[in-house]
Amino acid sequence: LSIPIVPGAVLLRGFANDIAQQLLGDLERVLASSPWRHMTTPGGFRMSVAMTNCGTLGWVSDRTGYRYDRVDPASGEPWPAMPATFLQLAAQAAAAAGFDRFVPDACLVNRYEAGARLSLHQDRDERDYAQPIVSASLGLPATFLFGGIRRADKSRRLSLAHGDVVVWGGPARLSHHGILPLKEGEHPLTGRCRINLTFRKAG
Ligand code: MD3
Ligand code: FE
Repeated sequence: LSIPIVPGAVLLRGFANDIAQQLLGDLERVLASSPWRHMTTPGGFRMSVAMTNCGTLGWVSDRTGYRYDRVDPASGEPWPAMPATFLQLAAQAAAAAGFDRFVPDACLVNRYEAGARLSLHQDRDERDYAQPIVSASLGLPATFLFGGIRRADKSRRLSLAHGDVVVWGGPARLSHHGILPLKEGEHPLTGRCRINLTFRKAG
């Protein structure tokens, strides 16, 4: 079930349902090397979303700014490899949205507990904006906010549920987006949280 959101953005409802348990199992192995952490924004605030990464490059925020880094600053080691299930999901979802041969080198994993949020922002730390971004939602549902290229553009809301995958490319690639504070709840596979896998070709 493929639903156009705005030009360039496609919602694939339930696309990851059948492999959700495999994804979460593979995520446990990633977490064994690079556990959840709350990063600090350049302004000095602790992010309410807990994060980790896998793949050649990982997204990092600290007092010096945002960047992609080959090394996990917490361990001093490279980020864990991207599991094959992750790569396959990202490539298949991108293809379903019309982006052939998408090979992500970065997967940022976000964990939302009750109250955690992500304020309206653009993803601008990647090298090539012609590459799409694929995001997969697991566990508790969340309200996703998305606006236009300019921060003041009117924004719309969309509920993202377990198994939903969204592909953002073309004219939607630089749109503003965010997640409203997560509501409490319990999901059989993730417990009291929502997990989002965000696949990018960053380098
Ligand atoms: C629209 N994550 O990690 S995923 C992020 O649910 C991020 O954790 C949110 O925004 C989350 O940067 C939203 C959906 C998403 C991801 C990237 C986008 C939407 C996007 C890039 C451009 C436009
Ligand atoms: Fe984002």
